[in-house]
Amino acid sequence: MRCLALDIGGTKIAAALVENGVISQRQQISTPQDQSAQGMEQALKTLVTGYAGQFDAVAVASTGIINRGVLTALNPKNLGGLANFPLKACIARYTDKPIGLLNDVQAAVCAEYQLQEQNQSAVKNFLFITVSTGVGGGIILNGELTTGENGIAGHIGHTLADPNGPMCGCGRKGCVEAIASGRAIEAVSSQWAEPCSPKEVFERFRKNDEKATALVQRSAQAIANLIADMVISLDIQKVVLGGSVGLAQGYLPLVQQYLQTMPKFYQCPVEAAQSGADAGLLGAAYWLEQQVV
Ligand code: ADP
Ligand code: BMX
Ligand code: ZN
Repeated sequence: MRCLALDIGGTKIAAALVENGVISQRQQISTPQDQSAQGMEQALKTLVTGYAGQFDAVAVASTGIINRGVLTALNPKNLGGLANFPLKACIARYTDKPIGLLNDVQAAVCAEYQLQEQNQSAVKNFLFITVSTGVGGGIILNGELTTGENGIAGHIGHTLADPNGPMCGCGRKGCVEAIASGRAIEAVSSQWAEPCSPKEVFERFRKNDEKATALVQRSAQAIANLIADMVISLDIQKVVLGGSVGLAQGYLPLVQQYLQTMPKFYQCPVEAAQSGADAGLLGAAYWLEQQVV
């Protein structure tokens, strides 16, 4: 089956054709930050019609709670205020092919778990954490993706990191996402005397800048604590990190260091996503193929 895969994140939308796990014609655009949904509709129209005649199905990995084809943002601020969007119905206006949708990190975990299985690993409980615009999770339990009845399962970026922490865009105070995500880093670094983007924060961190190091450490520590909470809750055997912050040079070793300071039962191996920034695209296509079989 030849899939048109779409990966809709808070910052970027990636699109590509995926056949037998191989990506071609990949392109990427910025995610519209448009509360009214017109921007999202236009972006999807352009992408889907651009690949017309080249695919048998559309596989969508999207940020937000994906339930019965509708995207509901848990944190609408990650999408410029867009809180609800009829994702499946919108794409169906531009193609008559079957459309399958799931949350972006639920998709990403499928891609990475499949790679683990190929290595004949005995890992049954597996977790993908993306540290990107937000912080999200994809959970495999007993070898199966867990989405929950309403598609909510895995939204671990909205567990508590610090009861006195900043307000999260989801309405709860002190979520992991409000401390560790790219947007959380930006909220601080944009207020500095010499303001900068998260990418630049990491460049300064790698040059041992004190403020940048403290900010990256704060994020990595929240993620290490999140991993410990997940390991002790669900007997997670391996964690894979993704997202532009999660994959930024120097971040993973920091998370591993913090995790190593914890008691043994809270620890587990943490690795970088093998599919890198393509985990969502590959995972959505793989997941849809499994549904069809
Ligand atoms: P999405 O959330 O759309 O999936 P990304 O995984 O690229 O997209 O995450 C976007 C976030 O990562 C933004 O907050 C951005 O500022 C930050 N970011 C992008 N590139 C880098 C980088 N090289 N190092 C650290 N942070 C980055
Ligand atoms: C947020 C939430 C999750 C998503 C995660 C990572 C929204 C719009 N998204 O916690 O559904 O999986 O961010 O998403 O509420 P990304 O956009 O950073 O890739
Ligand atoms: Zn939250």
